[in-house]
Amino acid sequence: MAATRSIVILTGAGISAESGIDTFRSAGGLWEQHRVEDVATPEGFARNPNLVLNFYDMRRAALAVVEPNPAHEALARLEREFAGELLLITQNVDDLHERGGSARVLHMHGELKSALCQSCETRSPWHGTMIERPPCPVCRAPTLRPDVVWFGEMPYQMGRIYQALETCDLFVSIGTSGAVYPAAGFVQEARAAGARTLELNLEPSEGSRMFHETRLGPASALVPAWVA
Ligand code: BV8
Repeated sequence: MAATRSIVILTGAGISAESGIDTFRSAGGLWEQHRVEDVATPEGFARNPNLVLNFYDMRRAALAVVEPNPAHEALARLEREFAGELLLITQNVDDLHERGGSARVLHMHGELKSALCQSCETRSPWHGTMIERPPCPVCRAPTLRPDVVWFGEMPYQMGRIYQALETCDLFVSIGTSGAVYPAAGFVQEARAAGARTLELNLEPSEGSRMFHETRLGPASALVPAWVA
């Protein structure tokens, strides 16, 4: 990476799979247990808030029994050692990048450990359950929702993301199926701006043909080998 000045990394559920967190689309994954429309859309939340709050409460509780894996730790090492610009964007709502040592993580789809108040739009750190509809810690209204980006909602910090994609010289995608936009289109943005593009994934993703290079295998092996 000697000549590389600016790296953008995008991670998906695959980087947390070996830590024991379900991915979305593999066999037995999250979307096999629940319909997307029921648990990951504003309409689903309006229709059955308890189903949605329970879905996210369970996933938040699961964080207590999983640990970061060598892939998370390798990216934290890269953040410490790489002299250039590094932007780590994750589609994941878990906290394993932070617990693996990364200090700057852009959660474009939000975080399980954050609550969003629908009345005052305040975000607050959240570790408990929401099924009891607790009051917002700021305005006290009982209108907290998971601070995650559902389908049909705008992902966070898109301006900053596109600015980084336009100026990076290396884009690396790790553990994502390339099934969800706008994240799935980032490789094209980076490539159009002249960046080299690398995919590290267990199997070819929907966007593999867009990458200059694809390496297949488990993230816990591929990412430390790439960072080394
Ligand atoms: C938006 C957060 C606009 C909550 C998630 C038609 C065409 C194009 C787009 C659309 C379309 N119709 C609708 C859309 C838009 C839609 C979309 O893309 N739909 C898809 C289904 C077609 N997108 C949106 O709605 C987005 N918003 O477009 O807004 C807008 C504009 C103006 C104003 C307002 C709005 C918002 C999308 C965000 C949805 N939220 N999650 C939560 O987590 O519950 S999506 C969810 O799935 C994840 O966050 C992630 O982003 C996404 C993809 O999942 P992956 O992370 O890739 O996981 P997956 O299981 O799919 O794959 C895992 C991969 O890992 C696999 O490849 C596997 O091989 C690999 N793997 C497994 N084990 C390992 C491994 N790799 C390495 N090592 C291992 N051990």
